[in-house]
Amino acid sequence: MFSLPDLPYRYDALQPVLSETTMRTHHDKHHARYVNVTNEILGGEQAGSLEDVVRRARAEGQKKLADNAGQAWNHALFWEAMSPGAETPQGDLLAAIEASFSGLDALKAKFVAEGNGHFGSGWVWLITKDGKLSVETTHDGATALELDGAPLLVCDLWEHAYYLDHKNDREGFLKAWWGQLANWRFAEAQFAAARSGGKGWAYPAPSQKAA
Ligand code: MN3
Repeated sequence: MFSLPDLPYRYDALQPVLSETTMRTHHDKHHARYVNVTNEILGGEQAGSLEDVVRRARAEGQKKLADNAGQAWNHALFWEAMSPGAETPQGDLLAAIEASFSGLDALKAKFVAEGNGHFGSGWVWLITKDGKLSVETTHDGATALELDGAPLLVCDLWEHAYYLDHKNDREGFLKAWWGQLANWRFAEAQFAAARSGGKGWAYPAPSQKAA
């Protein structure tokens, strides 16, 4: 059984960009449902890590499992990729941003444009591979596990992520998210792990007991 990870901060910690109401609904209803449906489909089988489940389900064409397990994984990473209070990248990651994008402002513009331009539901990612950085998007429940590289940051583009607080203004949400919520300490740790061949962030391991 996979469990729903707690938020790494209070429900009201990300205000005013994301309200307590949005966070309670998003975590306790949307994310919880993806985890529950994943467990229902698996039916108590010992499935290995959630990363294994996502990759195997996608490879085998089990779309419902791949999408729900993928969304369980995406949201857990999304919570970690946010923190209260504006931060900026430092050190090796900042140097990589300057090398790959000619600076932080250009990266922000690219991230916001890609996220705003993504048609329908999905996710916008900052990805690293071989020390280089790129901005990618995935549709619906597709994850960074299906991209060629490791995720440093991710923002949810589904309307449930921002509609209560920003209505249809996805661009405004993305700009506020980037400026006030992006967790650069997490991104730096992910970047260091990727460069050293380490594992980086992983979804909490399943418990052995059936719930
Ligand atoms: Mn969501």
